[in-house]
Amino acid sequence: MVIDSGEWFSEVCEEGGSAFSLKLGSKVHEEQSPYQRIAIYETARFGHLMTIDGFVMLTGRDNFIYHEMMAHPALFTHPDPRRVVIIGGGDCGTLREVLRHPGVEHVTQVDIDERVTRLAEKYFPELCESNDDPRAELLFADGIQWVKDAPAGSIDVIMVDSTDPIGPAEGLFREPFYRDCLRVLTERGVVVQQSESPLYHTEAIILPLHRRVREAGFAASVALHFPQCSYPSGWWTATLSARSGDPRAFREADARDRGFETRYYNADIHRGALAQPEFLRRRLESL
Ligand code: AG3
Repeated sequence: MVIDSGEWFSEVCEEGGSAFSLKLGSKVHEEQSPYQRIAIYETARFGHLMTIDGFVMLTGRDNFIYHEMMAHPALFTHPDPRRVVIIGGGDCGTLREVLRHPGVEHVTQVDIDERVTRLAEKYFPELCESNDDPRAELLFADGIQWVKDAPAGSIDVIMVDSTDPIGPAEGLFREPFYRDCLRVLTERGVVVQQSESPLYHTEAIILPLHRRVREAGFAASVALHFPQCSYPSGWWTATLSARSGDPRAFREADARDRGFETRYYNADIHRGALAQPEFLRRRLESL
């Protein structure tokens, strides 16, 4: 449900019994794409806001936290990431962060909806500044099918930067998708997936996700958590799953000496994001 009073945008989170609001300037664009309703607003203090079907996807002000945490922990966990796939991520924010890693040779971004990318190019140009990088390949297709069709052992890191697990993204939270991911990953491959709020969605989304990746054959999975004030509860997770080895181990010296600028991520943040809050630790250990 959306309250669009003209002055404030609110995303109501029914399961959390809460809402998050942003003071608006004006709605600058709205359209129904073949897949979803996309709106762009100008806000008073958060830059541009993109919503899909009434849910906040990103704001100009705080998307750096989410995008850096989608990209860098996974890339510093893999020993030598060269081939990366982003499923979803049409705003290109995750893509930009991945391309900061000089060792990455090829990144394929597979978003079902080309309109998200076209609108990001217009309203979030800073996120799209690396789209012309020769290592980047932008595809507009169904990511679930793309992974199904990809050759075995061809990808080092899969990043799932999707909407909530309702509608087109639902299949990205199901076991058959994780089995396909496992097959296309190289020996030390990892998957990182946006996985909603630890406060609101531990039982309904986070635990089932960890259970499914492990049942699909991943060696281990861990929750990374970080603040994201514009998403429900203001607190978010990414689930990092390793085909082999320990997803808690990362190239800490490389993370410290990364040679590119970040605004949120650093080696201490990485370590901190791996520290499990007691309620989550207990529930994950019970799996
Ligand atoms: N990915 C969306 C995360 C889910 C947000 N959920 C919500 N607001 N209820 C965003 C794409 C950023 N690249």
